[in-house]
Amino acid sequence: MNLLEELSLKLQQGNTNAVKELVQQGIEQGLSAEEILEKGLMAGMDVIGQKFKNNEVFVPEVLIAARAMNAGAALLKPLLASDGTKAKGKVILGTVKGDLHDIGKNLVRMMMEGKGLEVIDLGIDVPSEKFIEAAIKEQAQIIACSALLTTTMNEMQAVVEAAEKAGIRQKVKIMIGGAPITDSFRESIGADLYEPDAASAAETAARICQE
Ligand code: B1M
Repeated sequence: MNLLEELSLKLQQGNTNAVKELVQQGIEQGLSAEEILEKGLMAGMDVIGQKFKNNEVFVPEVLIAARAMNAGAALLKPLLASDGTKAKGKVILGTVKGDLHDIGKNLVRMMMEGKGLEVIDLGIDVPSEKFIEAAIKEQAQIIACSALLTTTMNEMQAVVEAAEKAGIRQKVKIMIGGAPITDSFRESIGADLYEPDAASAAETAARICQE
């Protein structure tokens, strides 16, 4: 078993210490942060996702794996998206109301910060009005919303409508993402941007803030 396979396995077992050690070893062996993230950490999380779906593992196991994932990803933070580009701009980020998933959102934050953007992370279960209040207070260029559940993705439409109601729709771009989100969904709710992964979200946000 190679290092990345072992990393995936330890993540599935929720072994945070082993995950941290293997990520560190991967870095020392010269593997890229993206490779460690995708072929080690995210690969392990995918297996957990499948088992969760099939009722082979339950919420506690998934939470322990999520904790290991966050610990491993934190070690990669300084290396991710550090291509020297330094954008200036502010992004309000959060997982929408009713949704507690934050691993993808945290990756988006890491990648955006790696691009030099200031990210105000409102956390999970964020109601639409909180996104708008923060965008006004911080004079942010982008509101970035994450959702992982088909039952919460419609909250993104509430964010678009709240921005219109508050009169800031022309001043702020609304970016959406998360596993169930597609570009046609974006179009249907009138959001501005959809990105399928954290790295593309950061690249697009940096470009928008420089325009
Ligand atoms: Co949940 N869960 N979960 N869960 N969970 C899913 C999403 C699910 C697909 C599992 C399944 O059935 N196969 C399913 C949703 C089904 C659906 O809606 N159709 C599901 C369910 C049903 C539930 C509960 C309802 C289960 C229950 O209680 N019965 C419950 C809901 C709680 C709630 O939110 N109200 C629940 C709970 C949980 C835990 C708390 C146990 C835990 C979350 C822990 C945490 O986040 N701190 C959890 C987890 C971990 C998952 C899975 C296994 C993994 C999600 C994840 O972190 N993936 C997930 C199955 C799966 O996705 N395979 C599942 C890794 C992460 C890096 O990917 O977040 O997709 P992701 O982020 C990606 C992209 O989507 C993108 O960038 C990242 C990659 O670079 N991205 C953006 C994300 N946000 C973006 C924003 C952008 C741009 C890109 O711009 C703004």
